[in-house]
Amino acid sequence: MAKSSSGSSTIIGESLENVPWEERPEGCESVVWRYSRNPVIPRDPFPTSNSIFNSAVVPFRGRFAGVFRCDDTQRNMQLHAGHSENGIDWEISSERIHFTSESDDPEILRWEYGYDPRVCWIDDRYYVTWCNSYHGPTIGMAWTEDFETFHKMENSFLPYNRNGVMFPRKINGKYMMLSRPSDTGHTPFGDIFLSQSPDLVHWGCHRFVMGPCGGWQGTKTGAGPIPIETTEGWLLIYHGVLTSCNGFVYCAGAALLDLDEPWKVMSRTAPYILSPRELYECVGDVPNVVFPCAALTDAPTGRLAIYYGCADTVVGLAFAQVDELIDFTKSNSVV
Ligand code: BMA
Repeated sequence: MAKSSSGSSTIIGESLENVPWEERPEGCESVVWRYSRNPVIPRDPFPTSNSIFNSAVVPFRGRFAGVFRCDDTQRNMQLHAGHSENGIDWEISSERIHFTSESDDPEILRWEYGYDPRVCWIDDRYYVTWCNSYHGPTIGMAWTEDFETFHKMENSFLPYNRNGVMFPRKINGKYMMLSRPSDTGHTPFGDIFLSQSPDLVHWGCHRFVMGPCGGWQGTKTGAGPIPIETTEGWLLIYHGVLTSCNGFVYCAGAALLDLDEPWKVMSRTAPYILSPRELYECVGDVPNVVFPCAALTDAPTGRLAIYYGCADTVVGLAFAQVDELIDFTKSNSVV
């Protein structure tokens, strides 16, 4: 088993004693297991909500906060802020996030819809990335300190692009973000690329990271939660898509990326680590989708809580031990 010499987990990070957690159920042999009371967030906690899924949560002032994808009853895709004492019971604002901007340029706030947020703590604030429509899907970015005021920044990339996922610190002096160039609609292809920036505004030095490689990840791939730094590399949980005779099927896998050159994939799971099986994952507005967007970790224990969208309708929670997931990734790798 991958362990650091101190005997604690391989996670390079902080402790989060109140990370949501449930032990693996007896008889369960999978490396990732589901919360027994899933879905952890229902589809309609307020009357104008059609669905809440693909959402991002982080530790915040001893509690938890997040940015949630809420599609409303007009089926507009919106971002809403939310708070939780324990990471399980959430209060999600019924009012969508209204972004502010310090810039005089009205283009910054031009925004048609938003979905699939990620939230990343870097330096001294939280950065939100999401699929922001600016003449088509691209990566929007904003920062917040309090989950009340969100300051919109420049769009990171040209259309069309999705699944913008930041690394939680600079690497070799550069901010880094994963993304997945796409097309206007339900893209039938998808490779993950890495882009680098000196200032979180200008992005370049693009590197290929990974693309489809058969089976459950045979059509497209996209980064999931913020990568987790470990002594074994960056642990990336990602989604992979298979085209079945009944449409796309979204599963999740794991990869280990080089710590200093994170476009280099050291290992990557041949089997999925989570696939649509439970009713709430197979039945909903878009059937057969598990779509991880956030992960909480407790470094001393190696506990990992994964938040994932289920059937584009509700949010699920699943657990793993980071060191078991790393071992699984290495010993079942396609690379
Ligand atoms: C992708 C995105 C996700 C969604 C998935 C399955 O293209 O739109 O938000 O969960 O399709 O519908």
